Amino acid sequence: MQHNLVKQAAERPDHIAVKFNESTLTFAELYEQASAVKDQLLEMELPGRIAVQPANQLTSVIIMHAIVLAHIEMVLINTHLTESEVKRQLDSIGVDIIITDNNYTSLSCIMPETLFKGTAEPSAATTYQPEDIMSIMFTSGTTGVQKAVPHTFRNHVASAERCKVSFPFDSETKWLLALPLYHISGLSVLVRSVMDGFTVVLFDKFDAAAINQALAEDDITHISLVPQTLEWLLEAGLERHKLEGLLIGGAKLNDRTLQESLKRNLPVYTSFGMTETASQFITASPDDMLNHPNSVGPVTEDIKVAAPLNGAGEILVRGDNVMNGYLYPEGANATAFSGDYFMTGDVGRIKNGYLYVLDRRKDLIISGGENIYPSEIEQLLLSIPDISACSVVGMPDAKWGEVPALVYESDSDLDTKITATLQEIAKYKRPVLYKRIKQLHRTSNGKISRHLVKEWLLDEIQ
Ligand code: S0N
Ligand code: AMP
Ligand code: MG
Ligand code: MG
Ligand code: MG
Repeated sequence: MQHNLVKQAAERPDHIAVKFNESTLTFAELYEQASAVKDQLLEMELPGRIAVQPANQLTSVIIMHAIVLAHIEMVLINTHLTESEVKRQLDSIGVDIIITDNNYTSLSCIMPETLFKGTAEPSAATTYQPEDIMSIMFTSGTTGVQKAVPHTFRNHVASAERCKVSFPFDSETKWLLALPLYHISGLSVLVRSVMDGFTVVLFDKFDAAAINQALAEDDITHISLVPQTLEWLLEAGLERHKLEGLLIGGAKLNDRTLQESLKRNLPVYTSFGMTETASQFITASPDDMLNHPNSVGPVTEDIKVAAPLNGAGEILVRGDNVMNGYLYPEGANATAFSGDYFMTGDVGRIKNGYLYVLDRRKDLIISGGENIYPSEIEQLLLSIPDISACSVVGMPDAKWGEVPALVYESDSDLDTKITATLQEIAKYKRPVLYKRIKQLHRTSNGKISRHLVKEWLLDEIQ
């Protein structure tokens, strides 16, 4: 099949594909530059799967399209991770080449700039098969193991088409993107853009004042946000301007923020989705939010709740947007599917045809839209010999919504050692406070209860 970027370069060559600060690229320019980088990549005779750690920059957009055009599976790596975290992810799927601004000594690194020297006549356009893997992303599981999620072209296209039904966009859309290109929240906007030929207005970081200004001056029609960044925009004076839709996802939107948004007549759409489903698969429109407050939208025939008890059960979804199965660890697939349905791990309830997400996945902490799994941090800290047991729980935080906190069992104060050990993981995962305790709270069968630990800690820090 023909790549959508090739189609847009032919059909809408002069339409702006990406705007970043004062720079713009039309679809023709984006295709030309991506083709030149693609040829550089092909000359390097790279393996069929490489990694990229994309900062939100124009060059990243070009490089990501180039990798796809070169028919190389693109592994997307979070820019906040430490070298050992990156290395562990890439080792799990047999990758040792990464395009990155970082200088990792344990991996073969390609500096992004070095890919922009080609001037030769671009080679012929490549094509793809729907079942080819386009991208691979990591998502953590409740056990703390990073799972590798492959997205085929079919998954991406189906997800974009599915999105459009409940969150309409078209070729005149201007979509502001300040979410990371390495998450599906960010990548999916690039996919939708080349599908319909609309403009992406890219931001390198979340500067609420600058974004509000762009909304006022740049005729932005669409924006993707996590609940936390919506709050920051509201605090900085967010107004509707030309906005047709704010797509909110990644975590539960609290009622206060929702009400404030509706009060300002903002077209807020609350969605539910995950990496495994190649972005949101159910979305509530502003009307839905008025008539079915706190729901994430009307269910379609491919969404259901499993074995409901009093109406609540695990949310299941099927469809072409759902990944075919984890690449790593393979064992994870045995419990991830029920027939042709993917099991989200989240608990919900369907009422009058609308879905409500009740419990977020067990013990997941979401800080500013980044997921943190307590077990990953606990396992790391248990490598300290004097820590006999520990528990990581989420604490409310004014800036990030929620941040991790640590309670550990030990006879001596190990704070210094803990701080040193935590350098191995990304900063956003590091507990912001530690409390030592004689005996952690346990359930009647002796298992540490994060729930009880959290209650105790909340009381303790009052
Ligand atoms: C909130 C964000 C944007 C903040 O990052 P920013 O502004 O780029 O800051 P940095 O320069 O990177 O870092 C500055 C300092 O802040 C620390 N830090 C950064 N982020 C966090 C964090 N989340 N928690 C705690 N601390 C953080 C840095 O360590 C640094 O510290 P110093 O300066 O001391 O070194 C950024 O965090 C962000 O982008 N968050 C959102 C990520 C995201 O997109 N999550 C959603 C993932 N989910 C999905 O993709 C599935 C759902 C989905 O597809 C979707 C989701 C949302 C909207 C739409 C959809 C869709 O379906 O399309
Ligand atoms: P990730 O794949 O890393 O983006 O994480 C997806 C997870 O975020 C889901 O499995 C949910 O636990 C959580 N999540 C996403 N959207 C919502 C929502 N609207 N309400 C509650 N939790 C959500
Ligand atoms: Mg994730
Ligand atoms: Mg950033
Ligand atoms: Mg998330």
